[in-house]
Amino acid sequence: MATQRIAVIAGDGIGPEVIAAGRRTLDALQALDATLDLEYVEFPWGSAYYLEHGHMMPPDGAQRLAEFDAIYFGAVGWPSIPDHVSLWGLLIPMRRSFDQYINLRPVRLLKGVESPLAHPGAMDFVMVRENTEGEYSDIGGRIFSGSDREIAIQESVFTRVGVERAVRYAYELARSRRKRLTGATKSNGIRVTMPFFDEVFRAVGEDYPDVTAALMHADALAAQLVLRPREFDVIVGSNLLGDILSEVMAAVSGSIGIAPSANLNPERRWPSLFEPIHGSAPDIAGQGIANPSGAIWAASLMLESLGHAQAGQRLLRALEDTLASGVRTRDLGGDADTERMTDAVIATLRRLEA
Ligand code: GGG
Repeated sequence: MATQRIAVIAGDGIGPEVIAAGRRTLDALQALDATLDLEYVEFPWGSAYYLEHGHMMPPDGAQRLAEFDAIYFGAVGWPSIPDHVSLWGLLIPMRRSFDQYINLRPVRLLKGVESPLAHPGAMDFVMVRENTEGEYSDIGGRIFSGSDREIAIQESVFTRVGVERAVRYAYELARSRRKRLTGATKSNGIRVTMPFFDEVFRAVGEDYPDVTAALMHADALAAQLVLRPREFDVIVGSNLLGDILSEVMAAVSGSIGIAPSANLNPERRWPSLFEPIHGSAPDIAGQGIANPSGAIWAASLMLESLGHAQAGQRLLRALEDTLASGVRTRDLGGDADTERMTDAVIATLRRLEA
C-alpha cells in the first residue's frame, strides 16, 4: 500500500494534548506494524490562528486538505471567540466541503470503565448522525437588533437526498449488527421537517424487512438511553438530535472523554475526518490531565477507514486493556495524567504485539 497522508489539525484547548497522545500511539503502532505507512502534516488552524489572522483556517484551507487521505482533528472552541464563529469557521466547513454526511459515533462500555448507571449491562450501540444539513444551517437572520421588536429566524434544511442517504447508511449498519434501528424524531412538535424525516425513515425501511425499526421521540429516547441502554443497537438522527443523543450515550458509557467520532464521506471521494467527540475543555487545557481515550479511539476508527482494520482493532484493544488494568484519567476516577495514560497504552500495544 502506498504512503497514506494524514492532515492533523489539533485545534483548541485540550485538542493539541489529546492529538499529541493519539499521534504517539499511532507512531508506536507504525513501528510495530510494517503494513502501516502513514505520513502526517500538521496545520496550526483554530482559535489562536483566528486571533492572529482573522479566520479559523486560510481561505484555501479546504483545497489544501482535499489531497489528504484523512484528517485527524482535535477540538474547536475558545472562550474569547463566539462558539458559532469558531465552529462555523473550521469544523463545519470541513464536514461540508468534503461531503462528510455521516457522523458515526460508536459507544461501548469499555472494560475497566464505570458507567454512572447502577446496572448498565453490556452497552454497545452506534449513533448515525446526519452531518451536513438539518438544524445546522446558516439560513436566517436577525432584524431590529437591540430593540424590543428584535427577531431571530433560523431555517432547518432537510433534503430528501440528505435524509435518505443517512437513514440508508443506518439501515445497512443495523443489518450488519444486531438488526435493530431506532429513528430519533420529534415529529409531534416540529411539524414539517420531522414528519418528513419519519416518512423517509419508513420508506427506506421497506428495503430492509430483516431490520426491526422504530421511530421514537427524542425526549423519550433520551430517557430510554439512560433507563435501558442495552436495548439499543443503531440509532439514526438529524444533525442536532444526533449530536445531543450521542453525548447522552457517551455519558452513560462512562465519560464523554472516551467517545470517538468519524465524519465520513462514505463514497471516499473526499477525505474523512476523525475526532474525539469532546470539545476543547478550556477549564483543564494546558494542565496535561485530559483523557486521551477519545482521540486514541478516533485514531483506531481512522485506521479502519484507511483499510487497516486489524491495526485499528489492535489499538482499540490496547486502549481497553489499559483501562481494564486500572490506568485511568481523573474524569474516570483514576489519577493518571495524559502522558501516563498514553505511555500505558503504548506499553500495552507492545505487549499485544509480542
Ligand atoms: N472534537 C469535537 C469538537 O471540538 N466539538 C466541538 C463542537 O462544539 N462540536 C459541535 C458539533 O459537533 O456539532
